[in-house]
Amino acid sequence: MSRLTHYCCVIGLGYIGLPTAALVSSRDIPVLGVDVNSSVVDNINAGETHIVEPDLDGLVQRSVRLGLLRASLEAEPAKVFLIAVPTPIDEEKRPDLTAVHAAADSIINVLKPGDLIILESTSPVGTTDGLAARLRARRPDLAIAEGAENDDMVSVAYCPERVLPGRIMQELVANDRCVGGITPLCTQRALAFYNQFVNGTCIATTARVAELVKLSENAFRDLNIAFANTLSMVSDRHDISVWEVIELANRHPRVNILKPGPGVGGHCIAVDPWFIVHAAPEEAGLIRMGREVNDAKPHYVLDKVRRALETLPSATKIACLGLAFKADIDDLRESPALGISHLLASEYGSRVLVVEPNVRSLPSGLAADGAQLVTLDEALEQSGLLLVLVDHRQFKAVARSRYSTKTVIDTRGIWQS
Ligand code: SAJ
Repeated sequence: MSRLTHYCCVIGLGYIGLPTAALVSSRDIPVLGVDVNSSVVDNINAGETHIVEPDLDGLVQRSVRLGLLRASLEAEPAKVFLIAVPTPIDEEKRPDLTAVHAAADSIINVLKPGDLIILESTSPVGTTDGLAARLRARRPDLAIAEGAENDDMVSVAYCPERVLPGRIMQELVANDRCVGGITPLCTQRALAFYNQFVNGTCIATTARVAELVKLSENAFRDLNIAFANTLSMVSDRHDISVWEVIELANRHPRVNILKPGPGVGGHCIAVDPWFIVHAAPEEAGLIRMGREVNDAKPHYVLDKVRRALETLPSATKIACLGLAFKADIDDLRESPALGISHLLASEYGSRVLVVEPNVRSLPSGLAADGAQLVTLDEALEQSGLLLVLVDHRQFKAVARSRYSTKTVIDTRGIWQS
């Protein structure tokens, strides 16, 4: 491929960037993927993926083989630059935009008149405007989303990803998208880009609205899970089953309560609401409280385990069923199950057995504290206390007779009491 033929340059080849690069290239659009991690770059150039996601491997292999997808440590000239880099929070729960700024700086020298830059990373309101300002300061020779709306203007837009891990390849195509440019022409150009590979409806808006739409979606889910988690603690106080309460309440035509659990994990829902709180602390008290409820839930579960252990023989083994942040994936990021298992291992050491069918070894901290990774059968045989932390399909399939004589704390409501 010659240096100028890349139609699209995707910056950041993670959970969103790589699937998007694979999808765009599958539509015969040449893509250059850029990442700061050289092993990611080498893997992709060898046709391999570093992300576990259904249907991704085949697409990447095909595009690499056909020369439609290539990876590099450095950006090259393209018509469209798509930025999909992480936007975490720092220790004080403030948005950390370091990777977005680094991505902008990485394309600055290859930008040319008429290019389109789209930010997909979850971002605080105003980030896309800030991105354009950063580019303008370094490239005063270009009209970056300003001045006459003509073919030479460099366009800047925001379009949040909203795909669910485990269903990314389907949802990238099927989901509706909100596309918000800094100017109307920016919006139109970004819409034309997405319409090449999205079957859902692409809706035009502004960058600032699109930024808040994304944050609202994840804050909505977080808050609703916080409601379910609150109900689970209220039900415990009354010694009644929260699962029965929710099942019956959800028979009301306008009620749809989500599921309680051991807390909220993953790199999105447990993080993004803080962006709203940080920018509007006085107005977003409710969203902050939802976050605090969900962050406190693992400690509530730990207290329950401690209290149950007080009634059991002192050598009782504790089986932690699941480490992932949700069912049937291998992703341990921000996982409450992992946090709970860690704290239990630091208190009870080798009495802690861990079952996680989706990983081959324990994270180092857990192993260092003496916890052991065991099979589900071993856990069911050896432990006196079973703590269900993730609703993996293997755990759902366990026969009642295998746990009915044990002490069970089921944070996901998959086992009958
Ligand atoms: N959870 C519950 N109870 C529920 C639902 C979820 O405790 O009823 C927990 C899960 O166990 C998990 C966490 O919440 O720990 C998050 O899981 P999730 O399946 O709700 O969401 P994610 O983080 O995998 O993906 C979310 C999605 N956002 C929404 O559903 C609004 C996805 O569409 C986004 O693209 C993604 O965040 C993202 O990248 O922002």
